[in-house]
Amino acid sequence: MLIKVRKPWELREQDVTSQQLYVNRRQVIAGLGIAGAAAALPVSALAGAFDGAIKTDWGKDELPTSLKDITSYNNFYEFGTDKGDPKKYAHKLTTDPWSIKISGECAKPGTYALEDILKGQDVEERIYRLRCVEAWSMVVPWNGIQLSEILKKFEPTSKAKYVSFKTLYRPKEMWGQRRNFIDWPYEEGLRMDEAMHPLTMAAIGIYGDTIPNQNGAPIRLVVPWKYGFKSIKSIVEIEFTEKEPRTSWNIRLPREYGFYANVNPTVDHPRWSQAKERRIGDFFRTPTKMFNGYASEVASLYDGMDLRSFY
Ligand SMILES: Nc1nc2c(c(=O)[nH]1)N[C@H]1C(S)=C(S)[C@@H](COP(=O)(O)O)O[C@H]1N2
Ligand SMILES: [Mo]
Repeated sequence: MLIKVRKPWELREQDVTSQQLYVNRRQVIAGLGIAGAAAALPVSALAGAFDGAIKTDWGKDELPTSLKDITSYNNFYEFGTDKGDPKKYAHKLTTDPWSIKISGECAKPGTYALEDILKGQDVEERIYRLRCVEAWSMVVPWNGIQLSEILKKFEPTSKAKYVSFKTLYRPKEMWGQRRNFIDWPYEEGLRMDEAMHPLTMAAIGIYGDTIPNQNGAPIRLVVPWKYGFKSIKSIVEIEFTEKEPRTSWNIRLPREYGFYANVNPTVDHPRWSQAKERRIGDFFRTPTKMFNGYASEVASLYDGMDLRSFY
């Protein structure tokens, strides 16, 4: 007999969660009494854009951070450097229409409307840990698409060894860009095998709804085994390159932030320890895991590399 071993990211059959279950969960999130609220509100009033998202096994045993914390404690320096700034100012960002310029080593370069890029893709729910380099963390139920499914549409050539991403530059809506805190626009990059890894995601939703602006609307990267700064928000450019691309934090503080930025509790930041982290909402700190707990999936990507010098 042939028994198919399911990888954690593969879909569970019959696991498109019923609308009712989601409604209940959303009421729990909102702190409403389930019975009372269900009677008072029609299903449609609570239904989110991605309530039908395909559930995956990723993070099924994790306790997600509250929607309130996920959307009010943010790093998005285009809107200011305080954790509360993105929530305060990101509503100014226009996310529709939105297009992404695709360039570099691929057969299908061009500028594509976001709807065309997303057309025909199944939206999944994946619950991932997010570990910021500043030693705090969250657990986020993302809705989105495996990044490889998007990238392969543009047919990267064999010369494409890396892929680089840029955030929107629009200082009229993003007041933080009027200061030279970073050499705008924010840029990030991955090695091609990292970008095509099944864990890497393009997120367009959180908790079953459209992704809030402060979390990187309308589309952002999620690379759960790397420090949060690699997961670039509000993407408008994707370029396939032969050489390792520039990255904003490496340009700003090269001795503190490398290209790889894999979560590693044994390599301290020059100014603080990375051994532990504080999960937002928790009081005590917990030990940080190698590759943020995703070592069995991704460690082999770095075989033969010295993880202390490729920080
Ligand atoms: N464009 C852009 N992307 C960004 C950032 C930013 O300042 N600008 N901050 C990064 C950092 S440091 C982290 S920890 C995560 C935070 O994502 P969250 O606010 O959704 O939790 O976004 C990353 N992506
Ligand atoms: Mo971060």
